[in-house]
Amino acid sequence: MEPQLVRLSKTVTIFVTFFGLIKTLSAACLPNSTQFESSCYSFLNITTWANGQKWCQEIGTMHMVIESAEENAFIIQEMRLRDMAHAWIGCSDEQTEGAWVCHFADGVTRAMSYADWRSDQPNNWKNQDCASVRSDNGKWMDDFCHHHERFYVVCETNSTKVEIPPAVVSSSAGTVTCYIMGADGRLRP
Ligand SMILES: [Ca+2]
Ligand SMILES: [Ca+2]
Repeated sequence: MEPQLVRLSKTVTIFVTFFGLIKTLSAACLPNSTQFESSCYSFLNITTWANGQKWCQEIGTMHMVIESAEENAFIIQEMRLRDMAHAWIGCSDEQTEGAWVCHFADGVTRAMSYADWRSDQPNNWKNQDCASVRSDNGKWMDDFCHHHERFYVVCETNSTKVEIPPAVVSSSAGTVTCYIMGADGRLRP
């Protein structure tokens, strides 16, 4: 093991031994993202569904996929805090009309297992294929995937993917050591 990694390993061990924080550390979200249960969410700007997916992928995430009433409630609360009236959901019926599939951050695509459509939705009006949620009533609608002036992008990733936070601080032996993750993904003091 490289010296830096040995030092990091010792640092983490000290944390586990004295503070029992490994669970907290392993469930950390990166800065500028918000945690709910085991997911981290990043709230970005307005763009099309496809471009939003690209934005999310650039930061190692995907469009959010809402899978419970609790998650839906969390999302609309966070949207309201940010004055976001509409946001994309990472599900579409673009491939087969009426067969809604969702694209998850782990790269898997699965049939939609939870939905909270408004009573008259999805209506596929003029061939709408992308799912969205509105924060006024928390209900879902299908809309035009190419719509570029209404829907905000909310990215989601599993927080357990972040096994080591970008900065690990140790106060052992009266010293403080900070580690940052470089562009190559390596940790260094
Ligand atoms: Ca459709
Ligand atoms: Ca619709």
